[in-house]
Amino acid sequence: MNLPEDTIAAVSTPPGEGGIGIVRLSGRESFCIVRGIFTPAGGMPNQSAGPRTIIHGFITDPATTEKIDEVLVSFMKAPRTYTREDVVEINCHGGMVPLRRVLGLTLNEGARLAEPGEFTRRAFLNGRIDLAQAEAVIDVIRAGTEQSERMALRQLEGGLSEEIKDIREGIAGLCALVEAYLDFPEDDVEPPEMDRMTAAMEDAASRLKVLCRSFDEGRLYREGAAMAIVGKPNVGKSSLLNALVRKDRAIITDLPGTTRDIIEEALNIGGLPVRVMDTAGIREAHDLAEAEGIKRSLGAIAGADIVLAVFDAGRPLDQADRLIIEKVGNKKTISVINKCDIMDAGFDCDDPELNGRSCVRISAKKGEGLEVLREKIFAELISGSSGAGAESTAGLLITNIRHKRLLDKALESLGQARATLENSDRLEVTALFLREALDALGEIVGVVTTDDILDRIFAGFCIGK
Ligand SMILES: Nc1nc2c(ncn2[C@@H]2O[C@H](COP(=O)(O)OP(=O)(O)O)[C@@H](O)[C@H]2O)c(=O)[nH]1
Ligand SMILES: [Mg+2]
Repeated sequence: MNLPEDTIAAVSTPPGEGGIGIVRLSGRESFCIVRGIFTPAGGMPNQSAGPRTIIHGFITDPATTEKIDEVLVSFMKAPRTYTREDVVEINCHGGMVPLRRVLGLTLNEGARLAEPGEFTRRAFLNGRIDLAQAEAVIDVIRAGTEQSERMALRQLEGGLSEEIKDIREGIAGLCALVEAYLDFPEDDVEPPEMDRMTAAMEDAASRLKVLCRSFDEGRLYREGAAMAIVGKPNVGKSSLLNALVRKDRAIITDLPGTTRDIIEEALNIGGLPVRVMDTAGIREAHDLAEAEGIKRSLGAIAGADIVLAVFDAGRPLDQADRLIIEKVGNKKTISVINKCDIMDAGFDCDDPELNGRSCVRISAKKGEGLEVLREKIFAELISGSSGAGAESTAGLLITNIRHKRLLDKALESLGQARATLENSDRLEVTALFLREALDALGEIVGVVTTDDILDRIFAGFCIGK
């Protein structure tokens, strides 16, 4: 991997109208490029100005001397900058036209338009942050809840990296022992003590397992959980969505079959970002649009992390309800008994068909039982991974599938290393597996990486970050 040579520029603020908008440059020419298009209001400060200065003035088109925008320019000298290169940020007025024109001028003066995530990529390539930290940058930006943001920030600060580095050092120590013995068998190098080796491998493996186990939970904080509300028509699915999001989002009527498109809203449940989807009631469709709606409902069940199966307590369970139970299958599901305010004498809350799973009684209309429902949703989503956060080092969670795969790979290699240890005349194979484990862990923090891996990671970033 080559270190970056050229100077990049991009608009770092989102498109649209805002109080300010920022054009950012990074690279060796960035000061020079901006000086070529910038007229300070009070004259350029002298060279002895500190490593970071903010200057008020105008961006001017050098070809026409036309003023383009009134700006504040931050000059930040390498290496203590976001990318470790010279960085300039031009605070323009936050509109599409000034930003586009100012960016255009920087390009005319020799900057190149930055790729998505290229500033952060440079921060990584120049060694300011490692790869897991770089990945956390976009997680902080995209965090759906405070809790998710807190986790991303811990990763950005190097929480995960330290744990990985520590485990890696343990394995590297083992590897060095084995390799020293293999390299100088005739010298006085003692054969590695098997008990100590085994213990060290098991220690590393157990720490990796703790991290792996945290993924089910961590993934939910990073990606959010998908939750589908399903049920036969008119049981109060849309009412439940509205009650959960506390606004009139979905249309509610007494006419069965009102909801056709899937309506999606973002929720925060105990700090977990949850995408809740209201779906079309599942029944024999009466027309084509409804049939398509029902097809999408079934798709939503398939894609959901959790399903709320809603039943109407105002009427006894019927065939249509049983169809829902059947369609939900063995998905993680909560049976929601709605309309408890008008509970029918014939409705049996203890019906074994309902109680195979956790059950909550609510009234979406009156807003009753929703707190209990939220708690149940949280508990169900976290169950199976329960306590993983508490178990791992100070609540460190794996949130990223790339990390999870590499941890799995490291664990597998470590297991193979451990297995070959039984047969000490094959120590070179042990060393090989240990190296594999080291590489997998190295790939998480970017000690081992390729342009290809970096391209894939940073392609998911925004331009200007
Ligand atoms: N009494 C009562 N009526 C409700 C409750 N929830 C929904 N409804 C009524 O049931 C009808 C259908 O509601 P809606 O949310 O559109 O059901 P959906 O077809 O499942 O989306 C509407 O008339 C709602 O006002 C409830 O908790 N209690
Ligand atoms: Mg509806």
